[in-house]
Amino acid sequence: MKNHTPLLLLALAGFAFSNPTVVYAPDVVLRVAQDETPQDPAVKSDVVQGTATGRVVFEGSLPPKKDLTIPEAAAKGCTSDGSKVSAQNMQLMIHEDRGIANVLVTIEVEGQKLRVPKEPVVLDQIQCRFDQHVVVVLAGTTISFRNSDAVPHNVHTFSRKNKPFNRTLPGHSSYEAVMERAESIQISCDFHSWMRSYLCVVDTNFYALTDAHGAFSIPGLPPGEYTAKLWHEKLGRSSVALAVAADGTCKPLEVKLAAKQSRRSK
Ligand SMILES: [Cu+2]
Repeated sequence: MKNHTPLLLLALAGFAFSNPTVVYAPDVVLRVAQDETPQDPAVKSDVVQGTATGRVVFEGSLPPKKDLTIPEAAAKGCTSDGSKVSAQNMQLMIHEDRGIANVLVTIEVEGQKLRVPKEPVVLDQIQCRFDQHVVVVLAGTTISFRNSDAVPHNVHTFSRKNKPFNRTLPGHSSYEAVMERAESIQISCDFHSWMRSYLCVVDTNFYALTDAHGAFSIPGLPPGEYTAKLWHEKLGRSSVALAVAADGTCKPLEVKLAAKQSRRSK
């Protein structure tokens, strides 16, 4: 008499592989549910919360746009296919609607516990540019400075409250550091004069970077009166008062920033 057990097992295995959703669907649903609860531990879910929204716009006559200067000799080896290094100047990006990108907006809220991520935040150097012009991290976050290029770069931090360092990164290497104190830090590469980024270390969960239109949104604020602090690498600092009403409503803000006075200004 023949033993049919192997055939039966093969048939059952075939059924399982042809019906994967039966097996995996509950897991997928569970993960989505977890990702949709980015609550601050200091803010109880049964209390009213408001969202601070607004725009940061440029006031005055628009400054002329100017590309970065990238000497050919210094850019040698920066790209694997011989293409030119991007000369896009990201220091002051003003949209046609006058919105200013990359303005850091922070709001202090008493009693909050910082949600410091366990995983490092990566700031990469790719084709002789930093992959993010401004990156915001919570104080205490590990930052992984990465060099994805074949040529060496370095990470030169111009910090005042955190210990500054100047570390060479050989091709395809990385270096980790932790910034414990809140400040906006200029980061340069001494090999490539045009490479610059800003690492904004903040000590509040309530922050945002403005988008290309100068817009920002900071959710999860309990009712109360606050001060929104603003920082931009070229335009400096500013602040504006805001209030979240008892029902959670919050009037949208419009903040105007102007160029700093210089010898070329009137
Ligand atoms: Cu470099």
